[in-house]
Amino acid sequence: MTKTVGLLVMAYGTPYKESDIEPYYTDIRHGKRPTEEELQDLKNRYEFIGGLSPLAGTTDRQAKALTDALNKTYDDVEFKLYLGLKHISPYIEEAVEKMHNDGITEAVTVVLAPHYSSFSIGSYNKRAKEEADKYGIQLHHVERYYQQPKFIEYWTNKVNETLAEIPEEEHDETILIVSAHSLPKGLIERNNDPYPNEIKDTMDRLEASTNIKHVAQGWQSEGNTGTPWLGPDVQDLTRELYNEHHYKNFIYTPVGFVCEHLEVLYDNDYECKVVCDDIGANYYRPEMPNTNPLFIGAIVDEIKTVF
Ligand code: FEC
Repeated sequence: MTKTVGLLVMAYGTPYKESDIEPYYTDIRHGKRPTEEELQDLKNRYEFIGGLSPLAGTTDRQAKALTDALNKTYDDVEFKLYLGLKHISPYIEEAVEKMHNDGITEAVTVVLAPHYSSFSIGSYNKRAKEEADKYGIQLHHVERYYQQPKFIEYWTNKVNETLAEIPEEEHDETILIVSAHSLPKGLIERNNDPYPNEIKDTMDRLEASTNIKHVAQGWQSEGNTGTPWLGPDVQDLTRELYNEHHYKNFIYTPVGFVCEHLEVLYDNDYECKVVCDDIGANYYRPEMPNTNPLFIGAIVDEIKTVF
């Protein structure tokens, strides 16, 4: 007999229309409205990448691909998908309430972010658990999957494919920049957070598994809070590396993200490219995981360890 289990897929969320930008930004700021200038700056960035972000559609496709892959993997379980977002409806709490209304008593939770931080995966899981406890729903949490061999294999293939586009005689003048979203240093120190080590571990694994000779780790998309954030920022790092080594080719892998969205399309494809253009180097950014079977397979393999 098959048993129905909830699959709570959680993700950041993005505005669905222009008028959502202000409430979305206010939610990111924990209820504090952004200033007109901050709001306009964010609107301009969305405008620059085509009006809105492709994130909503990609999140849906990733969640469906994961559900299908799990239902093919487990013979005795039927996973039923629920999508819960951090900063816009359907919020995590709404998804959990829906599970309860549908009679779900057990669920697996997974966040569309590969590395653990108390700020990211920790906070998504905490919100899910608080709500699930109200209804007595038992949850099995995925906390990370960056270390899964298929995740590393995905990025190894992409880096090697990109390297193959670069003339062999320039390989020694090519560097891989492995990055993730920066976070405030205070938050990392207070929680003794594993996040920076997990990003470094990802870089070390890629250094070992790809054909690339030079690698560096950077942080991106830092917010404007007036407090110190993890560094170096990828743009500053690009200039420093160029000044020291005169690299001709920079390959950016924003491994902390799982698809093309504002932080990749603007912060990498525009801002990092501006720096590369300025120093006269070539900019490369391989395709993000999206619904690639290796990426989806990595999450399935991690789910098998918790459920
Ligand atoms: O494409 C899109 O529309 C949305 C893309 C998006 C993703 C994303 C992921 C992460 N964030 C993380 C941390 C922070 C911290 C702050 C912060 C602020 C923003 C703002 C926008 C935004 N984030 Fe985000 N983030 C995305 C978008 N994020 C827009 C507000 C304007 C700005 O600062 O650019 C600072 C909060 C504050 O002001 O106090 C901290 C982390 C991730 C990766 C993990 C995850 O996906 O949950 C960490 C996608």
